[in-house]
Amino acid sequence: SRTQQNCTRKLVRNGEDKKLVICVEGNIASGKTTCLEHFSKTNEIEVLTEPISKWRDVQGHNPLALMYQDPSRWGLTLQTYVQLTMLNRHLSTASAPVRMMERSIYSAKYIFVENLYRSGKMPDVDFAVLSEWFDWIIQNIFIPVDLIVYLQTTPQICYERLKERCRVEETMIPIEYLEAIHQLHEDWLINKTSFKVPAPVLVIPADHALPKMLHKYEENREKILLARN
Ligand code: TTP
Ligand code: MG
Repeated sequence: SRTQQNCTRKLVRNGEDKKLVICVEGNIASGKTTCLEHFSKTNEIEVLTEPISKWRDVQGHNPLALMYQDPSRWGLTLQTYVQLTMLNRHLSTASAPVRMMERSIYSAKYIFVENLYRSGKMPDVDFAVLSEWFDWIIQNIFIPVDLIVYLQTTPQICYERLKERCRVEETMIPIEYLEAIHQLHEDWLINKTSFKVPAPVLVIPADHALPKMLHKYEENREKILLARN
């Protein structure tokens, strides 16, 4: 399309110096993977979906399932591994001028670790150890992010999508969990009352069914691809 060509030209022009990194954030089942799959059809975009397969199988163990079964016992285990796999994603060598990735090391900490801790399901000592790891990483390792695309949904919609897709580990998730995760996203990316936001935020309302969502992604294509931090 014309917009696509236009974006490519501008990328080539000012893309020599710096690659672009876009993180897609939003509640569980908000449509992040679908969004990334849509943009993966563009040549100059490299898409990194979430390392969830690793969280379900690290040397034969499933820390994601363990965390849902007993968060107090296994929250630290899962979140340590999530942090490692996210860092690995952030630091992997870019293969295209634009990188779009599902989530970031930031949301793993500011949303999921924070939620475990605030809901009383993570012991103080586990939270302290994870926090020191996280703070060390972001102070000593450069993790560039140019834009956050926030897929903003209502928890009820995510709840329905989650039940439809039926990931075994997630079958016991109550609506209250999605409401808490939603509020943490809102406070971080919209109200900006909780944690430092590492990049400008582009909000895309994402309650709509797939065809309309694809249309919305196209409407926002230029804004996404030409973002500069
Ligand atoms: P999401 O990162 O929200 O990914 P998703 O694939 O469910 O989202 P979408 O449908 O929008 O593509 O969550 C993946 C699963 O991992 C979910 O069960 C929540 C869990 N999780 C944690 O428990 N801790 C974390 O730090 C992260 C990032 C995810
Ligand atoms: Mg996904």
